[in-house]
Amino acid sequence: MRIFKKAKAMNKKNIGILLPMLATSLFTQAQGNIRQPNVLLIYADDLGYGDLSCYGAQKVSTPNVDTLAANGLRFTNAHSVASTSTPSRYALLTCEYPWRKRGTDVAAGNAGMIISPEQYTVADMFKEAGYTTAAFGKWHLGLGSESGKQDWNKPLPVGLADIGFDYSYIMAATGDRVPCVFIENGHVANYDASAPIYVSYQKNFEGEPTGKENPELLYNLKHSHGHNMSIVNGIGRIGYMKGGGKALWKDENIADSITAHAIKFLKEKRHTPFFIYFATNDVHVPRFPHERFRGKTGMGHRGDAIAQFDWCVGELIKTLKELDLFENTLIILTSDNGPVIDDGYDDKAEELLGEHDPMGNLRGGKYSCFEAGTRVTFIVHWPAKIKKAKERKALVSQIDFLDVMATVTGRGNEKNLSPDGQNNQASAWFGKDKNGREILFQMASNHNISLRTKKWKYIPPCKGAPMITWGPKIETGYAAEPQLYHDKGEKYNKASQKPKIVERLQKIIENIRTTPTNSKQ
Ligand code: NG6
Ligand code: CA
Repeated sequence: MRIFKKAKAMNKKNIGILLPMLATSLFTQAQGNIRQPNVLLIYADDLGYGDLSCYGAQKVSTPNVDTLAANGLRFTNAHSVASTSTPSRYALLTCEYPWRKRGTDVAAGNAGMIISPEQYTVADMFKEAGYTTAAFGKWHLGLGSESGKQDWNKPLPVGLADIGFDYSYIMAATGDRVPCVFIENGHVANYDASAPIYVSYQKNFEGEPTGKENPELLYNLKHSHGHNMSIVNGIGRIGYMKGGGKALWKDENIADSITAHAIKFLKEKRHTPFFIYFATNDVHVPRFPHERFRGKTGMGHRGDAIAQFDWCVGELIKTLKELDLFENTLIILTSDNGPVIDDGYDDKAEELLGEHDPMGNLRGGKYSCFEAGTRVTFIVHWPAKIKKAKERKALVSQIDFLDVMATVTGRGNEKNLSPDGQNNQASAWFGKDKNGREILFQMASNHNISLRTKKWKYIPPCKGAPMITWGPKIETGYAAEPQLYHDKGEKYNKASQKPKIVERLQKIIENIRTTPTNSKQ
Protein backbone atom coordinates (compact mmCIF):
# COMPACT_ATOMS: atom_id res chain seq x y z
CA MET A 1 0.00 0.00 0.00
CA ARG A 2 1.30 3.49 -0.78
CA ILE A 3 1.85 5.78 2.16
CA PHE A 4 1.45 9.46 1.51
CA LYS A 5 3.94 10.99 3.90
CA LYS A 6 5.66 14.28 3.52
CA ALA A 7 9.10 12.72 4.00
CA LYS A 8 8.46 10.50 1.04
CA ALA A 9 8.05 13.44 -1.27
CA MET A 10 11.64 14.40 -0.55
CA ASN A 11 13.38 11.05 -0.69
CA LYS A 12 15.60 9.80 -3.48
CA LYS A 13 12.86 8.02 -5.31
CA ASN A 14 11.26 11.34 -5.85
CA ILE A 15 14.19 12.89 -7.59
CA GLY A 16 12.42 11.51 -10.61
CA ILE A 17 9.58 13.82 -9.74
CA LEU A 18 11.63 16.83 -8.75
CA LEU A 19 13.79 16.87 -11.86
CA PRO A 20 10.91 17.36 -14.28
CA MET A 21 9.62 20.06 -11.92
CA LEU A 22 12.94 21.82 -12.06
CA ALA A 23 12.90 21.48 -15.81
CA THR A 24 9.40 22.95 -15.92
CA SER A 25 10.42 25.85 -13.78
CA LEU A 26 13.54 26.52 -15.87
CA PHE A 27 11.37 26.29 -18.94
CA THR A 28 8.88 28.80 -17.59
CA GLN A 29 11.66 31.16 -16.59
CA ALA A 30 13.14 30.86 -20.06
CA GLN A 31 9.82 32.06 -21.44
CA GLY A 32 10.42 35.48 -19.94
CA ASN A 33 7.65 36.77 -17.74
CA ILE A 34 5.62 33.61 -17.83
CA ARG A 35 5.68 31.94 -14.46
CA GLN A 36 3.72 29.25 -12.74
CA PRO A 37 0.17 30.43 -12.11
CA ASN A 38 -0.77 31.75 -8.70
CA VAL A 39 -3.61 29.95 -6.99
CA LEU A 40 -6.24 31.61 -4.83
CA LEU A 41 -8.76 29.34 -3.18
CA ILE A 42 -11.72 31.28 -1.82
CA TYR A 43 -13.43 28.94 0.61
CA ALA A 44 -16.75 30.18 1.95
CA ASP A 45 -18.40 28.72 5.02
CA ASP A 46 -21.93 27.29 4.89
CA LEU A 47 -22.64 29.08 1.62
CA GLY A 48 -25.61 27.44 -0.09
CA TYR A 49 -25.95 26.30 -3.67
CA GLY A 50 -28.64 28.97 -4.09
CA ASP A 51 -26.91 31.82 -2.21
CA LEU A 52 -25.14 33.60 -5.09
CA SER A 53 -26.80 35.63 -7.79
CA CYS A 54 -24.88 33.71 -10.47
CA TYR A 55 -26.56 30.57 -9.10
CA GLY A 56 -30.01 32.12 -9.24
CA ALA A 57 -30.32 34.12 -6.00
CA GLN A 58 -32.53 37.17 -6.48
CA LYS A 59 -32.66 38.91 -3.13
CA VAL A 60 -28.92 39.17 -2.74
CA SER A 61 -26.58 40.43 -5.39
CA THR A 62 -23.01 39.12 -5.61
CA PRO A 63 -21.51 41.12 -8.51
CA ASN A 64 -17.89 40.27 -7.78
CA VAL A 65 -18.44 36.53 -7.62
CA ASP A 66 -20.67 36.83 -10.67
CA THR A 67 -17.78 38.41 -12.61
CA LEU A 68 -15.69 35.33 -11.91
CA ALA A 69 -18.52 33.08 -13.10
CA ALA A 70 -19.16 35.26 -16.15
CA ASN A 71 -15.56 34.86 -17.26
CA GLY A 72 -14.84 31.37 -16.03
CA LEU A 73 -16.51 28.04 -15.36
CA ARG A 74 -19.56 27.70 -13.16
CA PHE A 75 -20.14 24.14 -12.00
CA THR A 76 -23.59 22.84 -11.20
CA ASN A 77 -22.67 19.44 -9.79
CA ALA A 78 -19.58 20.09 -7.68
CA HIS A 79 -19.29 18.77 -4.13
CA SER A 80 -17.52 19.23 -0.88
CA VAL A 81 -16.54 15.93 0.72
CA ALA A 82 -18.66 16.32 3.85
CA SER A 83 -21.66 18.31 4.96
CA THR A 84 -19.80 19.92 7.89
CA SER A 85 -16.62 21.92 8.12
CA THR A 86 -13.81 19.97 9.77
CA PRO A 87 -14.11 16.79 7.69
CA SER A 88 -14.55 18.82 4.49
CA ARG A 89 -11.49 20.95 5.17
CA TYR A 90 -9.47 17.93 6.18
CA ALA A 91 -10.35 16.28 2.88
CA LEU A 92 -9.64 19.39 0.83
CA LEU A 93 -6.17 19.95 2.28
CA THR A 94 -4.96 16.34 2.50
CA CYS A 95 -7.15 14.71 -0.14
CA GLU A 96 -7.72 11.83 2.20
CA TYR A 97 -11.32 10.96 3.05
CA PRO A 98 -12.13 12.02 6.60
CA TRP A 99 -13.41 8.61 7.59
CA ARG A 100 -9.82 7.37 7.45
CA LYS A 101 -8.72 9.70 10.24
CA ARG A 102 -9.95 9.89 13.81
CA GLY A 103 -10.89 13.27 15.19
CA THR A 104 -12.20 14.81 11.98
CA ASP A 105 -15.68 15.58 13.32
CA VAL A 106 -16.59 19.25 13.93
CA ALA A 107 -13.61 20.26 16.06
CA ALA A 108 -13.57 22.20 19.32
CA GLY A 109 -11.52 25.39 19.48
CA ASN A 110 -8.95 23.64 21.65
CA ALA A 111 -8.53 20.55 19.45
CA GLY A 112 -4.93 19.60 18.76
CA MET A 113 -3.68 19.61 15.15
CA ILE A 114 -5.79 17.13 13.22
CA ILE A 115 -3.52 16.97 10.17
CA SER A 116 -0.27 15.54 11.46
CA PRO A 117 2.98 17.20 10.36
CA GLU A 118 4.00 13.99 8.55
CA GLN A 119 0.97 14.14 6.29
CA TYR A 120 1.35 15.55 2.81
CA THR A 121 -0.92 18.54 2.18
CA VAL A 122 -1.75 20.72 -0.77
CA ALA A 123 0.34 23.46 0.88
CA ASP A 124 3.35 21.10 1.01
CA MET A 125 2.85 20.35 -2.65
CA PHE A 126 2.84 24.05 -3.55
CA LYS A 127 5.89 24.71 -1.39
CA GLU A 128 7.82 21.95 -3.13
CA ALA A 129 6.96 23.61 -6.40
CA GLY A 130 8.52 26.86 -5.21
CA TYR A 131 5.35 28.68 -4.20
CA THR A 132 4.88 30.92 -1.20
CA THR A 133 1.86 29.66 0.72
CA ALA A 134 -0.56 31.30 3.15
CA ALA A 135 -3.82 30.63 4.99
CA PHE A 136 -6.30 33.27 6.12
CA GLY A 137 -9.52 33.06 8.10
CA LYS A 138 -11.32 30.04 9.40
CA TRP A 139 -9.12 27.06 10.23
CA HIS A 140 -11.12 24.53 12.27
CA LEU A 141 -8.52 21.77 11.98
CA GLY A 142 -6.93 22.04 15.40
CA LEU A 143 -3.72 23.66 16.61
CA GLY A 144 -0.96 22.62 18.96
CA SER A 145 0.29 19.18 19.83
CA GLU A 146 -2.46 18.02 22.15
CA SER A 147 -6.17 18.73 22.55
CA GLY A 148 -6.96 20.95 25.50
CA LYS A 149 -3.29 21.41 26.43
CA GLN A 150 -2.44 24.55 24.47
CA ASP A 151 -0.93 27.48 26.28
CA TRP A 152 -2.46 30.31 24.27
CA ASN A 153 -0.04 32.77 25.87
CA LYS A 154 2.99 31.26 24.19
CA PRO A 155 3.79 30.35 20.59
CA LEU A 156 1.93 27.12 19.77
CA PRO A 157 4.39 24.27 19.27
CA VAL A 158 2.66 22.75 16.25
CA GLY A 159 0.82 24.71 13.62
CA LEU A 160 0.30 25.51 9.99
CA ALA A 161 4.02 25.99 9.34
CA ASP A 162 4.38 22.24 9.93
CA ILE A 163 1.96 21.38 7.15
CA GLY A 164 3.27 23.65 4.44
CA PHE A 165 2.00 27.16 5.13
CA ASP A 166 4.64 29.90 5.15
CA TYR A 167 2.25 32.39 6.67
CA SER A 168 -1.05 32.10 8.51
CA TYR A 169 -3.56 34.48 10.01
CA ILE A 170 -6.39 32.33 11.22
CA MET A 171 -9.24 31.74 13.63
CA ALA A 172 -8.51 28.54 15.58
CA ALA A 173 -11.93 27.04 14.94
CA THR A 174 -15.17 28.84 14.07
CA GLY A 175 -16.67 32.22 14.85
CA ASP A 176 -18.90 30.61 17.43
CA ARG A 177 -16.15 28.74 19.28
CA VAL A 178 -13.59 30.07 21.72
CA PRO A 179 -10.80 31.24 21.67
CA CYS A 180 -12.10 34.36 19.90
CA VAL A 181 -8.71 35.65 18.80
CA PHE A 182 -6.70 35.53 15.59
CA ILE A 183 -3.58 33.40 15.52
CA GLU A 184 -0.78 34.75 13.37
CA ASN A 185 2.02 32.28 12.62
CA GLY A 186 1.23 30.37 15.79
CA HIS A 187 1.01 33.39 18.14
CA VAL A 188 -2.12 35.16 19.28
CA ALA A 189 -2.26 38.29 17.12
CA ASN A 190 -2.31 41.59 19.06
CA TYR A 191 -1.52 39.60 22.19
CA ASP A 192 -2.46 41.50 25.31
CA ALA A 193 -0.11 40.58 28.15
CA SER A 194 -2.45 42.22 30.63
CA ALA A 195 -5.18 39.67 29.82
CA PRO A 196 -3.74 36.15 29.61
CA ILE A 197 -5.92 33.69 27.72
CA TYR A 198 -7.40 30.51 29.21
CA VAL A 199 -9.66 28.13 27.32
CA SER A 200 -11.75 25.20 28.45
CA TYR A 201 -14.47 23.15 26.84
CA GLN A 202 -15.29 21.53 30.18
CA LYS A 203 -16.00 24.23 32.70
CA ASN A 204 -16.28 27.95 33.10
CA PHE A 205 -13.65 30.14 34.76
CA GLU A 206 -14.64 31.60 38.09
CA GLY A 207 -16.43 34.90 37.87
CA GLU A 208 -16.80 34.88 34.07
CA PRO A 209 -20.32 35.54 32.76
CA THR A 210 -22.05 33.10 30.41
CA GLY A 211 -24.88 33.47 27.91
CA LYS A 212 -26.92 31.08 30.00
CA GLU A 213 -26.62 32.96 33.28
CA ASN A 214 -26.23 36.50 31.98
CA PRO A 215 -28.45 36.87 28.91
CA GLU A 216 -28.58 40.64 29.57
CA LEU A 217 -24.94 40.81 28.38
CA LEU A 218 -25.77 39.45 24.92
CA TYR A 219 -26.06 42.91 23.41
CA ASN A 220 -25.06 41.96 19.85
CA LEU A 221 -26.78 38.60 19.25
CA LYS A 222 -28.86 36.23 21.31
CA HIS A 223 -28.66 32.48 20.82
CA SER A 224 -31.54 30.33 19.62
CA HIS A 225 -29.93 27.02 20.54
CA GLY A 226 -26.59 26.22 22.15
CA HIS A 227 -24.01 29.05 22.11
CA ASN A 228 -24.70 29.97 25.71
CA MET A 229 -21.26 29.65 27.25
CA SER A 230 -18.63 32.45 27.29
CA ILE A 231 -19.65 35.87 26.06
CA VAL A 232 -17.32 37.75 23.71
CA ASN A 233 -18.36 40.97 21.97
CA GLY A 234 -21.90 40.62 23.34
CA ILE A 235 -22.34 37.21 21.68
CA GLY A 236 -22.51 33.82 23.41
CA ARG A 237 -20.07 31.14 22.23
CA ILE A 238 -19.40 27.43 22.42
CA GLY A 239 -16.74 26.78 25.09
CA TYR A 240 -15.32 28.89 27.87
CA MET A 241 -12.55 31.43 27.73
CA LYS A 242 -11.06 34.03 30.00
CA GLY A 243 -8.89 36.96 29.05
CA GLY A 244 -7.84 38.05 25.59
CA GLY A 245 -8.22 41.79 26.20
CA LYS A 246 -7.43 43.76 23.08
CA ALA A 247 -6.67 40.58 21.12
CA LEU A 248 -10.34 39.55 21.16
CA TRP A 249 -11.90 39.88 17.74
CA LYS A 250 -14.90 41.97 16.93
CA ASP A 251 -17.15 39.87 14.74
CA GLU A 252 -18.10 42.84 12.60
CA ASN A 253 -14.43 43.31 11.65
CA ILE A 254 -13.49 39.69 10.81
CA ALA A 255 -14.07 40.01 7.05
CA ASP A 256 -12.13 43.28 6.91
CA SER A 257 -9.31 41.83 8.94
CA ILE A 258 -8.72 38.66 6.93
CA THR A 259 -9.06 40.59 3.67
CA ALA A 260 -6.54 43.24 4.76
CA HIS A 261 -4.05 40.56 5.78
CA ALA A 262 -4.48 38.70 2.49
CA ILE A 263 -3.99 41.91 0.51
CA LYS A 264 -0.85 42.74 2.46
CA PHE A 265 0.49 39.25 1.72
CA LEU A 266 -0.38 39.60 -1.98
CA LYS A 267 1.46 42.88 -2.22
CA GLU A 268 4.52 41.55 -0.43
CA LYS A 269 4.69 38.25 -2.31
CA ARG A 270 3.74 39.47 -5.76
CA HIS A 271 7.08 38.41 -7.21
CA THR A 272 6.87 34.69 -6.40
CA PRO A 273 4.10 32.28 -7.34
CA PHE A 274 1.72 31.97 -4.39
CA PHE A 275 -1.00 29.73 -3.07
CA ILE A 276 -3.53 31.45 -0.87
CA TYR A 277 -6.14 29.59 1.16
CA PHE A 278 -8.67 32.32 1.89
CA ALA A 279 -11.31 30.80 4.16
CA THR A 280 -14.02 33.23 5.15
CA ASN A 281 -16.06 33.21 8.32
CA ASP A 282 -19.03 34.25 6.16
CA VAL A 283 -21.70 32.97 6.13
CA HIS A 284 -21.25 30.87 9.26
CA VAL A 285 -22.82 31.85 12.59
CA PRO A 286 -22.59 34.11 14.45
CA ARG A 287 -23.45 36.24 11.45
CA PHE A 288 -22.61 39.76 12.41
CA PRO A 289 -21.51 41.66 9.31
CA HIS A 290 -19.93 45.09 9.39
CA GLU A 291 -22.46 47.88 9.58
CA ARG A 292 -21.73 49.00 6.03
CA PHE A 293 -23.37 45.75 4.84
CA ARG A 294 -26.30 45.85 7.24
CA GLY A 295 -29.66 46.20 5.57
CA LYS A 296 -28.18 45.64 2.09
CA THR A 297 -30.30 42.61 1.30
CA GLY A 298 -33.42 42.91 3.43
CA MET A 299 -32.66 39.40 4.65
CA GLY A 300 -30.97 40.38 7.88
CA HIS A 301 -27.51 39.30 8.91
CA ARG A 302 -27.44 36.10 6.84
CA GLY A 303 -28.14 37.88 3.55
CA ASP A 304 -25.88 40.77 4.49
CA ALA A 305 -23.08 38.33 5.30
CA ILE A 306 -23.36 37.06 1.71
CA ALA A 307 -22.97 40.66 0.50
CA GLN A 308 -19.94 40.99 2.76
CA PHE A 309 -18.46 37.78 1.35
CA ASP A 310 -18.87 39.20 -2.13
CA TRP A 311 -17.10 42.38 -1.05
CA CYS A 312 -14.08 40.33 0.12
CA VAL A 313 -13.96 38.64 -3.28
CA GLY A 314 -14.09 42.07 -4.94
CA GLU A 315 -11.19 43.39 -2.87
CA LEU A 316 -9.02 40.40 -3.76
CA ILE A 317 -9.84 40.76 -7.46
CA LYS A 318 -9.08 44.49 -7.33
CA THR A 319 -5.70 43.86 -5.72
CA LEU A 320 -4.76 41.13 -8.20
CA LYS A 321 -5.62 43.50 -11.03
CA GLU A 322 -3.62 46.35 -9.49
CA LEU A 323 -0.63 44.05 -9.19
CA ASP A 324 -1.10 42.81 -12.74
CA LEU A 325 -1.53 39.26 -11.49
CA PHE A 326 -5.15 38.65 -12.38
CA GLU A 327 -4.47 36.98 -15.74
CA ASN A 328 -2.17 34.38 -14.36
CA THR A 329 -4.01 33.65 -11.14
CA LEU A 330 -6.24 30.63 -10.93
CA ILE A 331 -9.14 31.44 -8.63
CA ILE A 332 -11.38 28.70 -7.29
CA LEU A 333 -14.39 29.77 -5.27
CA THR A 334 -16.38 27.21 -3.35
CA SER A 335 -17.79 26.33 0.09
CA ASP A 336 -17.03 23.79 2.81
CA ASN A 337 -20.60 22.53 3.03
CA GLY A 338 -24.17 23.48 2.29
CA PRO A 339 -26.40 26.03 3.99
CA VAL A 340 -28.31 26.23 7.25
CA ILE A 341 -30.72 28.98 8.10
CA ASP A 342 -30.98 29.01 11.91
CA ASP A 343 -27.72 27.52 13.20
CA GLY A 344 -28.11 28.66 16.77
CA TYR A 345 -28.47 32.46 16.89
CA ASP A 346 -31.55 34.61 16.80
CA ASP A 347 -30.37 36.55 13.74
CA LYS A 348 -33.81 36.54 12.04
CA ALA A 349 -32.44 34.47 9.15
CA GLU A 350 -35.67 32.45 9.00
CA GLU A 351 -38.08 35.31 9.47
CA LEU A 352 -36.44 37.50 6.82
CA LEU A 353 -35.68 34.81 4.25
CA GLY A 354 -38.74 35.50 2.09
CA GLU A 355 -38.41 33.89 -1.35
CA HIS A 356 -34.68 33.33 -1.05
CA ASP A 357 -33.76 29.65 -1.22
CA PRO A 358 -30.23 29.03 0.11
CA MET A 359 -30.54 25.36 -0.85
CA GLY A 360 -31.24 26.25 -4.49
CA ASN A 361 -34.04 23.66 -4.82
CA LEU A 362 -31.94 20.86 -3.43
CA ARG A 363 -33.12 18.69 -0.55
CA GLY A 364 -31.57 18.76 2.94
CA GLY A 365 -28.81 21.17 3.94
CA LYS A 366 -25.74 21.38 6.12
CA TYR A 367 -25.24 18.19 8.19
CA SER A 368 -27.43 16.17 5.80
CA CYS A 369 -27.02 13.18 3.45
CA PHE A 370 -29.20 14.92 0.90
CA GLU A 371 -27.68 16.96 -1.91
CA ALA A 372 -27.84 20.39 -0.29
CA GLY A 373 -25.34 19.09 2.28
CA THR A 374 -22.45 18.89 -0.15
CA ARG A 375 -23.48 20.20 -3.55
CA VAL A 376 -21.86 23.61 -3.45
CA THR A 377 -21.14 26.58 -5.63
CA PHE A 378 -17.89 26.02 -7.49
CA ILE A 379 -16.39 28.60 -9.82
CA VAL A 380 -13.07 28.29 -11.62
CA HIS A 381 -11.58 31.47 -13.08
CA TRP A 382 -8.27 31.43 -14.88
CA PRO A 383 -8.01 33.96 -17.70
CA ALA A 384 -4.70 32.57 -18.93
CA LYS A 385 -6.28 29.16 -19.55
CA ILE A 386 -10.05 29.50 -19.61
CA LYS A 387 -11.02 31.84 -22.40
CA LYS A 388 -14.74 31.38 -22.59
CA ALA A 389 -17.35 31.37 -19.81
CA LYS A 390 -19.22 28.12 -19.48
CA GLU A 391 -21.62 26.29 -17.25
CA ARG A 392 -20.33 22.85 -16.41
CA LYS A 393 -22.38 19.83 -15.38
CA ALA A 394 -19.30 17.68 -14.73
CA LEU A 395 -19.22 15.77 -11.45
CA VAL A 396 -16.48 17.41 -9.45
CA SER A 397 -15.29 16.74 -5.90
CA GLN A 398 -13.03 18.73 -3.62
CA ILE A 399 -11.24 15.46 -2.83
CA ASP A 400 -9.24 16.00 -6.02
CA PHE A 401 -7.88 19.41 -5.03
CA LEU A 402 -4.29 18.40 -4.28
CA ASP A 403 -3.87 16.21 -7.33
CA VAL A 404 -5.48 18.69 -9.68
CA MET A 405 -3.35 21.50 -8.25
CA ALA A 406 -0.24 19.38 -8.79
CA THR A 407 -0.99 19.46 -12.50
CA VAL A 408 -1.16 23.26 -12.32
CA THR A 409 2.41 23.38 -11.01
CA GLY A 410 3.64 21.15 -13.81
CA ARG A 411 3.42 17.75 -12.14
CA GLY A 412 0.74 16.45 -14.45
CA ASN A 413 1.92 13.06 -15.50
CA GLU A 414 2.83 11.55 -12.21
CA LYS A 415 0.92 9.17 -10.08
CA ASN A 416 -1.59 10.73 -7.77
CA LEU A 417 0.07 12.36 -4.78
CA SER A 418 -2.73 11.95 -2.24
CA PRO A 419 -4.51 8.95 -0.76
CA ASP A 420 -7.85 9.60 -2.41
CA GLY A 421 -7.55 12.30 -5.09
CA GLN A 422 -7.41 11.85 -8.86
CA ASN A 423 -5.18 14.04 -11.03
CA ASN A 424 -7.09 12.96 -14.13
CA GLN A 425 -9.80 15.39 -13.01
CA ALA A 426 -7.79 18.45 -14.06
CA SER A 427 -9.42 18.40 -17.47
CA ALA A 428 -12.85 18.61 -15.85
CA TRP A 429 -11.82 21.37 -13.41
CA PHE A 430 -10.45 23.46 -16.29
CA GLY A 431 -13.32 22.88 -18.64
CA LYS A 432 -12.04 20.41 -21.25
CA ASP A 433 -13.81 17.30 -20.00
CA LYS A 434 -17.56 17.69 -19.65
CA ASN A 435 -18.09 14.63 -17.48
CA GLY A 436 -15.69 14.67 -14.55
CA ARG A 437 -15.85 11.87 -12.03
CA GLU A 438 -17.89 8.74 -12.50
CA ILE A 439 -18.59 8.62 -8.78
CA LEU A 440 -18.19 10.93 -5.84
CA PHE A 441 -18.71 10.41 -2.13
CA GLN A 442 -20.53 12.63 0.35
CA MET A 443 -20.23 12.22 4.12
CA ALA A 444 -23.03 13.40 6.41
CA SER A 445 -22.52 14.50 10.00
CA ASN A 446 -23.41 11.00 11.29
CA HIS A 447 -20.64 9.58 9.04
CA ASN A 448 -23.04 7.96 6.62
CA ILE A 449 -21.37 7.94 3.21
CA SER A 450 -23.62 8.55 0.22
CA LEU A 451 -22.59 8.26 -3.36
CA ARG A 452 -23.45 10.17 -6.50
CA THR A 453 -23.00 9.17 -10.11
CA LYS A 454 -24.19 11.25 -13.04
CA LYS A 455 -27.41 9.29 -12.97
CA TRP A 456 -27.99 8.15 -9.41
CA LYS A 457 -27.77 9.31 -5.84
CA TYR A 458 -27.53 6.49 -3.35
CA ILE A 459 -27.93 6.88 0.42
CA PRO A 460 -27.22 3.70 2.37
CA PRO A 461 -29.50 2.79 5.27
CA CYS A 462 -28.41 4.28 8.57
CA LYS A 463 -29.63 5.08 12.05
CA GLY A 464 -30.95 8.48 13.03
CA ALA A 465 -33.98 10.75 13.05
CA PRO A 466 -35.30 12.11 9.73
CA MET A 467 -34.97 15.70 10.99
CA ILE A 468 -32.12 17.22 13.00
CA THR A 469 -33.28 16.98 16.59
CA TRP A 470 -31.18 19.68 18.24
CA GLY A 471 -32.02 22.95 16.47
CA PRO A 472 -31.64 23.49 12.74
CA LYS A 473 -34.74 22.58 10.71
CA ILE A 474 -33.04 20.29 8.23
CA GLU A 475 -33.91 16.86 6.83
CA THR A 476 -31.03 14.53 7.59
CA GLY A 477 -31.69 11.93 4.92
CA TYR A 478 -31.15 9.22 7.54
CA ALA A 479 -33.46 6.24 7.01
CA ALA A 480 -33.53 2.54 7.80
CA GLU A 481 -34.23 1.80 4.12
CA PRO A 482 -31.80 2.31 1.24
CA GLN A 483 -32.56 5.38 -0.87
CA LEU A 484 -31.87 5.64 -4.58
CA TYR A 485 -32.77 8.81 -6.41
CA HIS A 486 -32.73 9.76 -10.02
CA ASP A 487 -34.46 13.13 -9.58
CA LYS A 488 -32.51 16.22 -8.55
CA GLY A 489 -34.93 16.95 -5.71
CA GLU A 490 -34.46 13.44 -4.18
CA LYS A 491 -38.19 12.90 -3.85
CA TYR A 492 -38.81 9.56 -5.53
CA ASN A 493 -37.00 6.65 -3.95
CA LYS A 494 -36.36 3.98 -6.59
CA ALA A 495 -34.38 1.61 -4.36
CA SER A 496 -37.02 -1.13 -4.26
CA GLN A 497 -37.35 -1.06 -8.07
CA LYS A 498 -33.59 -1.25 -8.70
CA PRO A 499 -32.13 -3.77 -6.26
CA LYS A 500 -29.14 -4.60 -8.48
CA ILE A 501 -28.06 -0.98 -8.69
CA VAL A 502 -28.48 -0.63 -4.92
CA GLU A 503 -26.33 -3.68 -4.37
CA ARG A 504 -23.61 -2.44 -6.72
CA LEU A 505 -23.47 1.04 -5.21
CA GLN A 506 -23.56 -0.32 -1.66
CA LYS A 507 -20.46 -2.40 -2.45
CA ILE A 508 -18.63 0.61 -3.84
CA ILE A 509 -19.28 2.47 -0.58
CA GLU A 510 -18.12 -0.45 1.54
CA ASN A 511 -14.95 -0.57 -0.50
CA ILE A 512 -14.15 3.15 -0.32
CA ARG A 513 -14.66 3.08 3.45
CA THR A 514 -11.76 0.68 3.87
CA THR A 515 -9.51 1.12 0.83
CA PRO A 516 -7.82 4.38 -0.18
CA THR A 517 -8.39 5.17 -3.84
CA ASN A 518 -4.69 5.31 -4.74
CA SER A 519 -3.45 2.48 -2.56
CA LYS A 520 -2.98 0.18 -5.53
CA GLN A 521 -1.02 2.53 -7.78
C1 NG6 B 1 -22.73 22.94 15.71
C2 NG6 B 1 -23.10 24.34 16.17
C3 NG6 B 1 -23.25 25.19 14.92
C4 NG6 B 1 -21.99 25.15 14.09
C5 NG6 B 1 -21.63 23.73 13.76
C6 NG6 B 1 -20.34 23.59 13.03
C7 NG6 B 1 -24.46 24.31 18.22
C8 NG6 B 1 -25.82 24.28 18.80
N1 NG6 B 1 -24.37 24.31 16.90
O1 NG6 B 1 -22.53 22.14 16.81
O2 NG6 B 1 -23.59 26.49 15.26
O3 NG6 B 1 -20.94 25.76 14.78
O4 NG6 B 1 -21.52 22.97 14.95
O5 NG6 B 1 -20.41 24.21 11.80
O6 NG6 B 1 -23.49 24.34 18.96
S1 NG6 B 1 -19.29 23.99 10.73
O7 NG6 B 1 -19.73 24.65 9.54
O8 NG6 B 1 -18.10 24.60 11.28
O9 NG6 B 1 -19.17 22.56 10.57
CA1 CA C 1 -19.17 25.08 7.34
